[in-house]
Amino acid sequence: MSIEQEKQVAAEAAAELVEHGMTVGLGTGSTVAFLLPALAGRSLDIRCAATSPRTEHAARELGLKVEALQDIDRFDVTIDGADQIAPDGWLIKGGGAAHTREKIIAAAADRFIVIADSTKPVKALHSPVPLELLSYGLRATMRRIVHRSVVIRDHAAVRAERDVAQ
Ligand code: A5P
Repeated sequence: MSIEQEKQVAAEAAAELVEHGMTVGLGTGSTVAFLLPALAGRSLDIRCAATSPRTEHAARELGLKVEALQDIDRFDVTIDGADQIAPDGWLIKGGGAAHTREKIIAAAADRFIVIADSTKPVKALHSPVPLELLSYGLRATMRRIVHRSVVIRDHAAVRAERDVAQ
């Protein structure tokens, strides 16, 4: 089975766990991309919130009811991907850049389901660890990580860093 097929199988299995009337947190990434059509195909009456504009747009296009996170205070289930999965259940996430939203939506869920292919389980979590740099407190954050190997890939963060430095 290919990696893409593994993602699809995991996503479809997770979609089967969703029931009528549930509030559902939708994650972000290439595995969640398989979840959205599987979920939409079940034609359930569910309320969703998304961890990224990308997921929100794709879910709406498929006919899923996506609401603002402000309108949902808890989720029956949140389904999301992961970058690494340790044997004890700890994850590294954020490679899809949905950091803050995905933590909030995961924390608000009664059940958090991780969908992933066979490249994701690891013996121990390791670098790289994706970070989100908020402009609020950026100087203090940078001070904490300045001695580590940090690759800044997001232009907004780079701009904010320059603003702080001026
Ligand atoms: C989103 O920020 C991430 O946490 C993703 O869930 C994670 O990177 C897994 O993405 P893939 O399903 O694309 O591997």
